[in-house]
Amino acid sequence: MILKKLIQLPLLLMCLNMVACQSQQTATPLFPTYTCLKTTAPIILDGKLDEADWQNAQITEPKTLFSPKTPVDIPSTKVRFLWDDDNLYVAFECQDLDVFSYSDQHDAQLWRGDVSEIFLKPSPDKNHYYEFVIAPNGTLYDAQYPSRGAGSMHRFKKWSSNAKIVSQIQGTDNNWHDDDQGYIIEMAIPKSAFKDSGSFKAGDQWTYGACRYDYGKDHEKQLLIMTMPEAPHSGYHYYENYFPIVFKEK
Ligand SMILES: [Ca+2]
Ligand SMILES: [Ca+2]
Ligand SMILES: [Ca+2]
Repeated sequence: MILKKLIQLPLLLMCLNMVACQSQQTATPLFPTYTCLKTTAPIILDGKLDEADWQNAQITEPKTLFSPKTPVDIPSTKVRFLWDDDNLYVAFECQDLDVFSYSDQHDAQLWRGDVSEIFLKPSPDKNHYYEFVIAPNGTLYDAQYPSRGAGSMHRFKKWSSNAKIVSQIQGTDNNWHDDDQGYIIEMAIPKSAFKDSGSFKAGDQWTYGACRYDYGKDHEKQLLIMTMPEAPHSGYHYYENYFPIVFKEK
């Protein structure tokens, strides 16, 4: 009897181990890594993501509802990254029933209307990070912050990345009487924009956050949606929860 149990025990442990391995393989990691591929052909900034490189790019989807705290239907958001020797490319594909751009003024408080946002933090050892906020009409707010505590946006939005953006709205901007489908953002950020942090090269790992503000005629409150898990404070600026992004040559 004891011998039988001794034989059964390793078998049982082996089975448990197999189940554990299977669940590890299928579970989504809490901080999934984005592999940012180098382009194989030029990216044409036209608000269309029909380039083969965009089609082959990994998709990351902001799905955490930061606000409101009551459950609501979260509109689809698909975010992609690519890079080449000159630029970091970012694309947003946003489902949005009621598209609303707050301003066409560079560095205005665009998040008073619909926006897509990218945060990039080059180093885990430094507090330095970048913010790019893009309205559906292609207007940009950009800022780099030496740290979260270094002062308000008024101080740091003076920086300009010289990013180029072409957007395409599927529907009508600032007209709540009709139903829209959404909008696409196609953006090229020159590598020179990141010179204060040494920019990036193949093999480097940064972290990123991809977020949205979505105002709409059907929303009781504007939706704040982010890739990151729920943060205890700082909202979109809680870079401790940003996901890894690795720059890969091929
Ligand atoms: Ca394109
Ligand atoms: Ca700026
Ligand atoms: Ca909207």
